[in-house]
Amino acid sequence: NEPLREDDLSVQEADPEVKEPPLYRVILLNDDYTPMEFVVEILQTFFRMDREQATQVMLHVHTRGKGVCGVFSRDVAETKVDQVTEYAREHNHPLMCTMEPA
Ligand code: TYC
Repeated sequence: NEPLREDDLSVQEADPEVKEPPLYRVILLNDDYTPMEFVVEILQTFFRMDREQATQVMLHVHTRGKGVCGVFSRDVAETKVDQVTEYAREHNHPLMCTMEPA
């Protein structure tokens, strides 16, 4: 039997630490101007939350200053940040959305 090699695909697939992509938290920041209802709509539309969960997250951001919308691969997190930012600007709201390593 040959010894196992780290570049053997069968070994990589058996070891999650070798193939799991890094994850990122998408963060919503509070501000004084964006309407609460608009933030709830964003969380329902782009983060697939139901109205109850979206309201809880919005109120957390409103009272604590920031909050997590979800955890995603880098590509998906970047797309969420871009979609939220574009949608907020289209509606002339200053809402800030960013991402950070999870
Ligand atoms: N603070 C805003 C208000 O009172 C509501 C708000 C919540 C804004 C969350 C942004 O990410 C945010 N209308």
